[in-house]
Amino acid sequence: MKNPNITLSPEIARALNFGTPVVALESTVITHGLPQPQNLELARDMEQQVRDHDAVPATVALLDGEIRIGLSDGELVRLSESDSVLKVSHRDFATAIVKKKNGGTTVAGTMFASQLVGIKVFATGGIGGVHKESAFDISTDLHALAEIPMIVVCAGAKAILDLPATLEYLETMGVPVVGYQTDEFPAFYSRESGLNVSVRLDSPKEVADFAQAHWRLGMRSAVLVTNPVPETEAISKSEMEPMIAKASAEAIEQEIHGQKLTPFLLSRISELTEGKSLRTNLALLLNNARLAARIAAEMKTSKQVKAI
Ligand code: PSU
Ligand code: MN
Repeated sequence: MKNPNITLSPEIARALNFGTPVVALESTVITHGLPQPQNLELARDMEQQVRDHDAVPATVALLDGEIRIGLSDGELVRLSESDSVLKVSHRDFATAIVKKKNGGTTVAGTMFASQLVGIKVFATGGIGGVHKESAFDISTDLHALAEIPMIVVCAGAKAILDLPATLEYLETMGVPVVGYQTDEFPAFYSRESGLNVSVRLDSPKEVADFAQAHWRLGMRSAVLVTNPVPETEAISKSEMEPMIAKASAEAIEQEIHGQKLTPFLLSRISELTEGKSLRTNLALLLNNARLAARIAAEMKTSKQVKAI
């Protein structure tokens, strides 16, 4: 049955119909994660990376209260310049719909919307997780990873989070954490964290086979693929740690909680590193888009189509 709140772009509708590989892309990174104009450039560059690797990009967002899967360039521009834009995770969809708002979808929100139309592969920068500032601030992303069967390609979780607690949560919820060509869980800006992944896989084909084996057993959880930032753009753990500690202390002092916490920490860290962390962030996003497209191409033998 068609849901009146969801609209596919003609290109995505066609791709899903013909079984062309599709990669979903999130939009909170555009609306809340990056400053202007880098947000628009990044959105365009991620789409181009996906196309260059023979898949079709489906940026997911809300425009005037409609859930949109696949945006035109003009719509990307609108979203990137939009103010009073919502950050949309599971609980916020209906808010955006009834108030006819624009919104950037988080990892959880993007997974939710894209699985409704049968997309199986998704690229993002970093997932949300358990925050250090409050043990009760656990991202809906973790819950979505436990419940939605998709391949999610990320560069790990940012060291602004409590990484051991985040990994424990994923283990409890039965989410495989794949290290792409690594045994170590990457920490977003850094390639190292001192923490282990649950399995190492070395090629897009191995990832596709792994996910199919996981789901064939009847598992419903996502497969989280962690792809370390390229060496040339990485910032070492020891260099990042004091910046993160400072941003985190400021968040506590200024009583910044909930949805505002992640964007606050990201922009403070970017200021503290004089833009270096921003460049790293952009590089890893593009790197993840590339890998996701290659994985989607390997998945194309399995049917991606599902009616909405
Ligand atoms: N990590 C980033 N940049 C981001 C986010 C995470 O490097 O913009 C966004 C993602 O959309 C993620 C969301 O899903 O933050 C998590 O927010 P919260 O912690 O409020 O659940
Ligand atoms: Mn949160």
